[in-house]
Amino acid sequence: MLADFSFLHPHRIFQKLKQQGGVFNYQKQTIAGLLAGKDQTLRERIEWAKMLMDPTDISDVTGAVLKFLVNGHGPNENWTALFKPGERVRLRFINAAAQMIFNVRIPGLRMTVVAADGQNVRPVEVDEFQIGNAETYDVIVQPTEDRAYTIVSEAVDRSGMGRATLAPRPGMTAPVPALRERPLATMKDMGMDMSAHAGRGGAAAAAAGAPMGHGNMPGMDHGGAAAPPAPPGMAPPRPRGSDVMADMPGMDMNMRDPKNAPQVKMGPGVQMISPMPMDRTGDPGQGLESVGHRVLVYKDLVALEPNPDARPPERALEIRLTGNMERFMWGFDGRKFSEKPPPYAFRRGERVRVTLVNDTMMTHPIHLHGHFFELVHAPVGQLPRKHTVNVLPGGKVSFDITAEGGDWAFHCHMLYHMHGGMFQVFKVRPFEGEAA
Ligand SMILES: [Cu+2]
Repeated sequence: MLADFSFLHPHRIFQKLKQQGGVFNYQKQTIAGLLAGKDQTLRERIEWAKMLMDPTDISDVTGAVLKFLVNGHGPNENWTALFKPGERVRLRFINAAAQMIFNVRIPGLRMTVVAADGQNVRPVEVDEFQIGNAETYDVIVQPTEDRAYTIVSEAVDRSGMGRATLAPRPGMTAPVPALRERPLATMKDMGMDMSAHAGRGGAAAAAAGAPMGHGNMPGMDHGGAAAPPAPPGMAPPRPRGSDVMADMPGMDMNMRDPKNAPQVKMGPGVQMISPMPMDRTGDPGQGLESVGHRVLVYKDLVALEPNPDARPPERALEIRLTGNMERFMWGFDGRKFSEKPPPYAFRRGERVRVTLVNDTMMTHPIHLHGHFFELVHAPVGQLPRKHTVNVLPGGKVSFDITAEGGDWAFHCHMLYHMHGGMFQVFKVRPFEGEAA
């Protein structure tokens, strides 16, 4: 169980977030970094500053005030699980953290993902996966050597890590890798994909739903002329200076056009409306695009058993994830829960395709109570069933639900975002056993 812990009281953390945007971000860009040729170029920094956006804002609560735990133990306590060399071990990872998204890997061991959110999926072999708050992944590993392996749960913003050990005997340790370079948000995270327009293909083609080298996907096109996109996690690093808006001449740069999302209540709680959100379920998550090994993506997930309800959706509902990072306001469709917005209404038993669009610069793990929903991608009838899905910045995710009678909490599973307003209710009527 992965967790974050702070000696600061949660109310104090929330108060500090409200008072000053990015208060816990100790990894901002510096002039020294600019002169040393690191991070963004001057042109990029100017463009981003004009939009009041900070590309180092990956997490709002960070290792500056958090300790990262594995089964309740800090990195130096070295919680250890024992194995006999050669045996297959099933590990269930649960992200129980209040606020931190983790990137999980076990250097030297491949992991075969066999379940997501407790639901079986077709086995898929990866070297690393990103896990949002409330998500779970079951993986099988088979360590054959008589040696220790480090389980790494690195914070998504690389401000710290949790650490545990898999070993044949107690007291053993394996090398602990250093924290990797902290990632920078990109124009894609603002809902504007540069590569889609510059013709760089790669990640854009993958995110647009191109086959991911998944042998099970029907309808794969092997005859394309373009070079196949790199497997998730193995894209070449983005060249410095490739991420400014000036690269897209003649494009409409309105980052807050209400026409792009008429259902959103515009106000101070809406800093941005993504002009061109895209399906990013083929992307490996912030900071994992170019780590040099295979990273899990949602498009890898295929349910092992047939879906219990494979009916096509009868209607569609789009919900925008909105926020203002500077004022730490969060909501759905521009409304905080404290404003008492009308709940999202459903008829019991109806099939609805819900599309979440992220209009903020942060990943949000969105969680629905009382249901497993099916992420919409191939193959129909065996869509992966989940209760929580990470929506990447500038990204959109579609899932189908069969509405169950009741009032169901629907919220971002980051505690401080939920507390800041990103919470709503799915109201499904009539109740079970009640006349329609
Ligand atoms: Cu959130």
